Amino acid sequence: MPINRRQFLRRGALSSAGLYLSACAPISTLSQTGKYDYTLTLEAAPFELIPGTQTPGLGFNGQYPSPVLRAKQGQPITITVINKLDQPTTIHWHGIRIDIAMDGVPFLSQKPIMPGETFVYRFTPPDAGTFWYHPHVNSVEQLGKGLVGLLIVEEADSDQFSADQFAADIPLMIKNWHLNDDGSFRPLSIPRYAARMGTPGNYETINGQHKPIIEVPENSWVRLRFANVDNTLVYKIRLKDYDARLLSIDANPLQPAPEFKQHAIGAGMRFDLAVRTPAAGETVTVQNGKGKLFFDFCTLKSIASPASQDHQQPLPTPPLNPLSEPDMANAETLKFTFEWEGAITPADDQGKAKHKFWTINRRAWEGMSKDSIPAPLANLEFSKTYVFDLKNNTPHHHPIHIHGIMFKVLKSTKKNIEPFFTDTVLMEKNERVKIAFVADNPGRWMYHCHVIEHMKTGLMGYIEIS
Ligand SMILES: [Cu+2]
Repeated sequence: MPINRRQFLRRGALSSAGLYLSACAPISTLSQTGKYDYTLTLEAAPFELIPGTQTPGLGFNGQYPSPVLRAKQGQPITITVINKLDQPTTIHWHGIRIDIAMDGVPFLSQKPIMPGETFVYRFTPPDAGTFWYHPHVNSVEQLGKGLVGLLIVEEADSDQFSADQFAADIPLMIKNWHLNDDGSFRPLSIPRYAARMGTPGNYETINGQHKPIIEVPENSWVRLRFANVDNTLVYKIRLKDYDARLLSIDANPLQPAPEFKQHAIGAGMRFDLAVRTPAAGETVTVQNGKGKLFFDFCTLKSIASPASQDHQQPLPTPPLNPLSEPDMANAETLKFTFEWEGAITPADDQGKAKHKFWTINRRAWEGMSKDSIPAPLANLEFSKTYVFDLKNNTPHHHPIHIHGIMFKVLKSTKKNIEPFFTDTVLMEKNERVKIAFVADNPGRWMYHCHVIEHMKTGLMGYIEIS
């Protein structure tokens, strides 16, 4: 008897021998009591990333890959966060249109969670899709050493679409680690790289494994959720000689889902594919492009499975998220220029170098504390439409992310764009991009490059919607 997708997931997650996802790391769904209640403990933990070695990482519940949190669109989720690190933290829920008090930015939206403290995040995701979570404190180290995880929000039930229309739902969490051969960490940030594209890692993983083979049920539609949780790199993904459909970008479905050719995701970005798997024993190769060349990245291997669909189904079509359409006739345009400022190295009060390399509108992010919150980059009026005219005057790419809202990418000077909603836009060198959104979520929302070293060395600010 065929089992449904949830049973497939559960078996994959529960069976440490890995009945269905055996060759892939056990990226697990936390146990559920019918409610979306989770506990995440941040703690130092050794991981085995390079086989036979130990990496002194930081992990959610002491593990990597981190637990995949599953939530449901329109239903509350509660995450109890316990900080067992020796430093403060917060958790940000990237891409979720959330209440500001739950956005997880220290000082701007909450007090830092100090060592030994617990903080409970509660929110109701209005949108479905692939999201992720990570600290917003000491990000080079906290994210770089493993505190990154996926939050998957399933679509609310409807007559037209059910998540069970996919025979399997497979997160592919991409991270490149900075490791020596013995598993110990190399430097996560080197200033001369921070001033350029960022310090790249050297050990690539998908769900914590290098070049994994991931089993999928044969002859079925499966949903692949690619998420770039790396601090630095852009991934240009394609399937080698195999068809797929691009279902969504940063959680937002495209309708109709276009043929997938390749798609580039900068740090923090995601996309979902629908793939119709081949017969058992056959494989699909996922590749990553570097320059003009593509390299094998991971392999999907079809297996005979009770989860397989017993007859050919049409392409499942996830519904659009309930986003406000920008009111272009009454929009106000604001200009933002991203620039490289060179090695300006002021010192902090301990005399330690505080590098500033990047600016937004000639201003490098000053940092925040309990007593000093810098002025916003812009004050926006609630419910009004804004066009942001973004100009990247640097020879490096920047994935630009705004918290608390989804925005529509309208046009670019570098490529033809079919407008689409997203929470992070990858700007190429010297590219100019126009985005628009309705300022419908009040709060102080971070607005920054997601190359972590760029945001830490100036390319960050916030907008205030009131
Ligand atoms: Cu950047």
